Amino acid sequence: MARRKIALIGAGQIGGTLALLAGLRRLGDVVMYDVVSDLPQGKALDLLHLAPVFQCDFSIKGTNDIADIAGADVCIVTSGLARKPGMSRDDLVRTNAEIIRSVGAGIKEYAPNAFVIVVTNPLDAMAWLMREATGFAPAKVAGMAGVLDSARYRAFLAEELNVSVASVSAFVLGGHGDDMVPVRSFTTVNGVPVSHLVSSERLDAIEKRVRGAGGEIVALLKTGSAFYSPAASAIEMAESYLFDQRKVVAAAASCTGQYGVTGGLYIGVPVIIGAGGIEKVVEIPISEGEQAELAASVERVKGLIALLG
Ligand code: A3D
Repeated sequence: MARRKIALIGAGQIGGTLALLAGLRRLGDVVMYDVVSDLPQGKALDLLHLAPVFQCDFSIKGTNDIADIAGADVCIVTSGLARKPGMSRDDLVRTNAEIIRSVGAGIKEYAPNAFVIVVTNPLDAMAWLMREATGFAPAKVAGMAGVLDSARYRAFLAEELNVSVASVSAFVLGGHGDDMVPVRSFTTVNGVPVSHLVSSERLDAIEKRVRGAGGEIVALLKTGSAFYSPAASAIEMAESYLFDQRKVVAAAASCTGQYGVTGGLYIGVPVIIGAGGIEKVVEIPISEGEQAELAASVERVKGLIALLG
C-alpha cells in the first residue's frame, strides 16, 4: 500500500511538533507548508535528519507552494496568529478568518479528498469557516479542541488522585473558550464516577483550571500558546481517520439538531472518527445544567461567526 500523505498547513510551533509526531508515529509522508520563506524547509531538513536515528521511513518536504499538498489524505491546519498574554482566543477572529479562507481555497483545489482538522483559533468558528471555504462534506472537516480540553481535565484528575492518566476518562464539550463544558456526569476513573472520588469543591476548582488552562500556559510562555499537547491531540484525530480506529473523542463537528444545535454550526461534541471522517455525533444524556452551559457556549460561537460576514 502506498504511504499516506499528511499536509501540515502552518509550520509554526504546532506545525513543527505535528511533523515530528507524524514522523515518529509513522503516519505517512509529510508536507509542511507556510507563507514564511525557508521556515518549513528548515524544519523539514532538521526532521529528515531525525528519521535515521529513530529509523522512521518517511519523506518530509517543507514548502511555500500550497500546490505541494496535492493529493493529501489529511490536512492539519494551524496557520494563523496565536494568543499572546492578555488576548482571548476570540481576539484572533478577523485576522485568522482571512488566513483560513485563503488556505481553505488551496485545500479545495489541491486536496479535495482530504480529511481536514482545524486547530487555528477561535477554533469552532474557524472550523465552520473552513467547511464553508472548502465546500467539503461536513464529515470531512473537524476542529481539534475537545481532545485537548478533555486531556487537560484527565491530567489534572490523574494528578489529584495519583492514578494513571489511562484510568481517567473525561469529556469536555462546547466551544473552545473559557465557557467550555467539562461534563462531570460522564467523567470516570475506570468506570467509577469521579464525583464518588473527588469532593465537589475540588472538582469545581479543577474544572475552573481546565477552562483556563490554555490561558495559564499563554501567561507562562509570554510569546505564544500551547503547542505540544495541541499537536498530540490533532495527531490522535488523524490516526483515528487514517487507520479507521473509530475512536470516540470530543471534537468540533457540524451539528444538525444534536444537543439542540442546528444549522451545521460547529461546536465541541462527542464524535466517532473513522475512515469516513466524522462518522457520527454521539448524543449522551448530559444534565440540564450542562445543557444550559452548552447553549451559552453555542451563543458565543454564533456571535463570532456573525462577525465573519
Ligand atoms: P505559530 O507558531 O505562530 O504558527 C502559525 C504559523 O502560521 C506561522 O508559522 C505563520 O507563518 C503561519 N501562517 C500564517 N498565515 C499563513 C498562511 N496564509 N498560510 C500558511 N501559513 C500561514 O502559532 P502556533 O502553531 O502556536 O498556533 C497556531 C494556531 O493554533 C493559533 O491560531 C493558535 O491560537 C491555535 N491553537 C489552538 C489550540 C486549540 O486547542 C484549538 C491550542 C493552541 C493553539
